[in-house]
Amino acid sequence: AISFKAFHRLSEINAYLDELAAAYPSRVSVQVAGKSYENRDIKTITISNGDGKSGKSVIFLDAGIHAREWIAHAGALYVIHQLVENFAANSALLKNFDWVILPVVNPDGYEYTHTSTRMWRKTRKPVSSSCYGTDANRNFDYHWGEVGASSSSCADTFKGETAFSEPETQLVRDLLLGLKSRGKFYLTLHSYGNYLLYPYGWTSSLPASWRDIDDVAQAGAAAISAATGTKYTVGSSTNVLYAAAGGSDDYAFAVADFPISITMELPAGGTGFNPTTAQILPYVDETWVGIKAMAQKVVDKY
Ligand code: 0X9
Ligand code: ZN
Repeated sequence: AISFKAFHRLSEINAYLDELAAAYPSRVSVQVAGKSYENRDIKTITISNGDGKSGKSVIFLDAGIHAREWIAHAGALYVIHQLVENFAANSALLKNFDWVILPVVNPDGYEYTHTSTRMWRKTRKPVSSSCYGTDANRNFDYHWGEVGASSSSCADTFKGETAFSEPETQLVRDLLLGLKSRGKFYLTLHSYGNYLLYPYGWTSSLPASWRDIDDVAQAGAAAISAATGTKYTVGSSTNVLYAAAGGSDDYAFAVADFPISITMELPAGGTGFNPTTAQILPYVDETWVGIKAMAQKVVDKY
């Protein structure tokens, strides 16, 4: 088991995934999808209903692209907890869909926020003699570097020396492309600000299918509002937040052909990226209400 009364180190998170795979072998498997720059395991957990059917459609969820956004990692763990340990209540979401969840995209950055610099955002690969790290959410190869991304290696939004310069973004790319055609819903958890964002992040133009994505996101926002009163802002990244190219959401949608692709910015908590430990459970529980509503829409339609 894992508690939602504390934030957890990478070793505890990875141990929880392995514990679930051991306890629920018919419904859960854990993969080492690859290694971070500093050689940490990056694990995915695949959750099914155990009916043995392969090739189902997939909901892919990740978190922790940005190191300091701790409530996002906790949110992904709570989704895992619900789908696996509260399976009976959530089995409709697993009938015709498998879920693949990657709770810590950027483990080097995440550990660094625990051991050294709480507000670290980027990966940890050295770039220049004095600066480290690339913004993984500016490093995907779709209109890479065109807007809202820095060319300075010291900046928090450094786009990287090349698109996909980071092993962590290469890994997400390969997972997404591997799910091409099966992948229906890409959801990436960030914080903060209570937004449900969809393509595009690189232009104020909307994709032709934007209403389909808006439907899903609005269902999430409505469910959260009904449950707790918390308001989420729904719209395209560029139009409701800011233009920033090279994000994983645009890539999943435009290159890996996920028809629904959403970035969810969880609530802040008193001090922005640093909710109190007492806020974790209410926040992730509320987030799950929204994710469930969005997933239900996707499962009904795709
Ligand atoms: O700037 C980002 O990467 C995200 N916000 S955050 O505060 N978590 O850093 C928003 C990303 C929205 N998607 C794209 N711009 N593609
Ligand atoms: Zn973020």
